[in-house]
Amino acid sequence: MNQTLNVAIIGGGFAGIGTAIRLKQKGIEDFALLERGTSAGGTWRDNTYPGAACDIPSRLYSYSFAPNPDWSHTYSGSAEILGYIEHMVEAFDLRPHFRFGHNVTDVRWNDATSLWDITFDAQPTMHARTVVMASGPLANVSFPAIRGLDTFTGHKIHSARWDHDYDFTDKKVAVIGTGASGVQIVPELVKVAKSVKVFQRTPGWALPRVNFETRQTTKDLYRRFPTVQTAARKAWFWGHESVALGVVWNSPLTRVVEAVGKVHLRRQVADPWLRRQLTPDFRAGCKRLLMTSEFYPALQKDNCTLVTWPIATLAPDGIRTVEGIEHQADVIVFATGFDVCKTGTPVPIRGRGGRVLADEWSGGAKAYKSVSVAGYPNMYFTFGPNSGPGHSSALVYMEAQIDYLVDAISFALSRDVVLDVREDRQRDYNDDLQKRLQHTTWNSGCSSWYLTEDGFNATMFPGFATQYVGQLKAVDYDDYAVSEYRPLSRSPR
Ligand code: N01
Repeated sequence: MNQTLNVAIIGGGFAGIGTAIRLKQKGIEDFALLERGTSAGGTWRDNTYPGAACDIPSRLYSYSFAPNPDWSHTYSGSAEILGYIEHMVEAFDLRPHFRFGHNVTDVRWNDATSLWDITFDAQPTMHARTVVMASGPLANVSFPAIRGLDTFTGHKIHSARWDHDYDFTDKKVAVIGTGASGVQIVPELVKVAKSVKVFQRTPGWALPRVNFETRQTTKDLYRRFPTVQTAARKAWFWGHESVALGVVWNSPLTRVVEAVGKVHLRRQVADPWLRRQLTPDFRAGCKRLLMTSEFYPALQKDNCTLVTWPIATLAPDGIRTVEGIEHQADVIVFATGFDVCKTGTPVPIRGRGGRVLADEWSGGAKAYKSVSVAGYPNMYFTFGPNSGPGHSSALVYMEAQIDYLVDAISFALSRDVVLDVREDRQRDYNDDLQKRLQHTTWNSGCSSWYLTEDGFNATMFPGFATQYVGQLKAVDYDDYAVSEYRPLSRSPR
C-alpha cells in the first residue's frame, strides 16, 4: 500500500465522508479515510440511545450533493441518518479508501519533506501532502466530575455509548443531564422503566418539534423532480435563517423566541411549581435550544420525577442530593455531553518548526475562517474553530468548508505548492470575529460547551449561515503564503 498519500482524512463521520466524495468528484483518488473505529458514521454510529434523532430537518441535515428523497420523517432518527451515511459510502465507492482501526496519536509537519507524518497506536506511520482534520467535536464522551462516581455499584451508561444489552424494563433509572441528548432519552425510558428520576442542573429553553411522516407521493415527487427537493431544502434553509436574528444575536427578537418557549411550557405543563423548575434563567439560544414536544409530557408521567436539588455524590445504591436524600437507582444514564476540545487539539499536532498547536490554542482555538491555521501548512479543519451554527444545520456549514478545502487541495496538488495561511489574515479575521461574538446570545452569560472556562468562544460563528457560506465560496490565494512543494528534499526513510 502506498504510505505517502495526497490527502489523509482523519475521521470517518459526516465530515470525512463529505470530504472524500468531493475529492473524488474533483478527480483526486489518492486519499485515505483514517478511522479509529471499525465502521463509518462518527457521531451517528456512536449515538444510538433510544430516541436519538436529529433536531434539524433531514432535508437540511444532509448534503446537497447527496440528496435523499426517502427521508421517512421531517426529522430523522439516528438509525436512518446512519443508513444515509452508509449509503453514501457505497454509492460513492468510498470503502476502498477506509482504513479502520487507525487511531491517530500524532500528526507532525516535516519541514524537510513538506509532508505530514501521521502516527498511530498500532499501525505503521503514514505520510501525506495534505491532512484534513475531520474528527468532529463530539467524539469523546464526558462523565461529570461528580464525587463518588466509582462508588455506584449499579449499571452506568453514557448516552453516546449506549448499552443495548441492558434491559430497562421495570428498572429504577436515574438520568443525569437535560441537554439535547437527555430530552430525547427520557421520553423513551419512561415507557419501559419502573421509575425514572431526571436530575436537572440547568433548565434549557425548549421549543416544539413537530415531526411529520413523509408521504410516498412526496418521496416519488422528489425522486422524479429533484429540483422540487432542492426547493424544499432551500425553504428549510431560509426558514432557519429567519430565526437567526433572535437565536444568534442577543436582540429584542430573542424575547420572541423566549415567548414561544414559555407558551410551549405553559401548554404542556399545568403545574406552576414544575413550570417554575423548568423555566430557564438565561437568554434563549445561549445554550443549545432543545427541540422537543415529548420531554415535558414525559416528565409528568406517574413513573417520572424531576429532581432539581444539586447532586452531592454518587453512592453505592444511587445518587445523593445536597439536601440529604438518597435516590435509589439500578442504572444511571449519563446524558452529560462530550469532552469538547476548545483549548487543545483532538490529537497532538506539530506544525512548521515544531510549533505545537495545543500550546497556541491553550487560550482558545483560532483559525482562519475556521478551516486553516497559520504555521500548519496543507492542513484543513472541518468543524474547526468558530464554525458552529446556533440556528441552522451543521452540514450546511460543513459543506461550505469541504468545498473550500477541496478547492485549495486541488490547487496545491495540481501546481505542486504548499499553502500556509497568512498569520496577519488569521489575526484580523479572529479580532473581528471575537468583537462580533460579544453581541451574541452565546456570550450573554450562561455556561455551555460553546465556551472555555474563561468564557472564550472558540466554537460558534456569529452570523447567518449565508455569511458563513459566503466567506468560503472561493479560496483567495492572497490569504495564503504559497511555496513550492519540494519532494526531492524528502529525507531518506
Ligand atoms: O450534552 P450537553 P448533550 N451534574 O452538554 C448536564 C449535540 N446533539 O449530549 O446545563 C449535573 O448539551 C448539563 O447540565 P448544565 C448538540 O450539538 C445534537 O445533551 O451544564 N448535570 C446538561 O444538562 C448538543 O449541543 C442532537 O447545567 C450535569 C447535560 O448534562 C451536543 O450534542 C442530539 C453535570 C449535558 O448537556 C451535546 O448534547 C443530541 C453534573 N456534574 C446531541 N455535568 C441533534 O439532534 C453535565 N451535566 C442534532
